[in-house]
Amino acid sequence: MASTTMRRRAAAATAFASVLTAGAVTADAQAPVQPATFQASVAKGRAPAIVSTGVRPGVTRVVITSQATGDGREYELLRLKPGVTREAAAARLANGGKELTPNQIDQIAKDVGDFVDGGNARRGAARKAVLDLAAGTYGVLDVTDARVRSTFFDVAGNPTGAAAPAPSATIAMDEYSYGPSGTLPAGGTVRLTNAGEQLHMAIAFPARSAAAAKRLVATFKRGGRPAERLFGGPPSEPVALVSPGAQVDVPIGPRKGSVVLACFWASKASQDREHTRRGMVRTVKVR
Ligand SMILES: [Cu+2]
Repeated sequence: MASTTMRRRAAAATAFASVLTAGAVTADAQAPVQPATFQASVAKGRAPAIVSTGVRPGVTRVVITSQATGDGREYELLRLKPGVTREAAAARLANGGKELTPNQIDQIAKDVGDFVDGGNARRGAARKAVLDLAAGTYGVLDVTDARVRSTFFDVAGNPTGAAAPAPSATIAMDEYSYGPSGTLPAGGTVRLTNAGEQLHMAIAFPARSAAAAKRLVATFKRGGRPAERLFGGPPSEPVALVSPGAQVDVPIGPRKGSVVLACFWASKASQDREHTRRGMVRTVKVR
């Protein structure tokens, strides 16, 4: 009899232990892996400096710093197309030392790669974004000036398995609209996707009021130049030009009020008209 009781206790203990183990294993499997950080810096007169080494595929926090003041430095993160070497891409972008217009820069970059992220970095206002880096060769391009400076790096090895924190809102860029979110929580995160077939961007103009936002939208749709009094502050760049399929999570600033999003990309597909003129401009409320 005693031995039966013992066996039952032992069986119960074993079962309990296996529940604990199962629980522990499940918890481990579900614990989100934190995204790794990729860091680079851009500066006038030199190629971008890449701080991170051994970048693996997966969801990654991208931090681009700059000591530049004023308008800061404009950069693009480009993933080279299969078969395009970094030497070939660098040579195209260098253009034999000759100056390039912003449109020429974008066209060359589009030929050799896909824009996975882009934005602006200033002193004390690093560009921060979360995106999923697929394996491949990437270039950080400083596109601020007529001479592009680029530095390349590889994303390789085992995927990190990191998960992106859930964003507070999503805005899909498409031909020719931003949707569906019309409200964004101040201090939250917005996921911007390029769900279309063309390149798109989101430039954000704080409006002085809801009425001013309406005027801004109407003026941009006409291709006009809005009066300065309509703006509630300097523009920012949630995301510069990105390719179809891009998905970028960016922080939403603390400022509340009406913000006008606009896309100024123009190409043959849009009959050389800026996307604003095709209707890609709208007001969102930050609150
Ligand atoms: Cu667009």
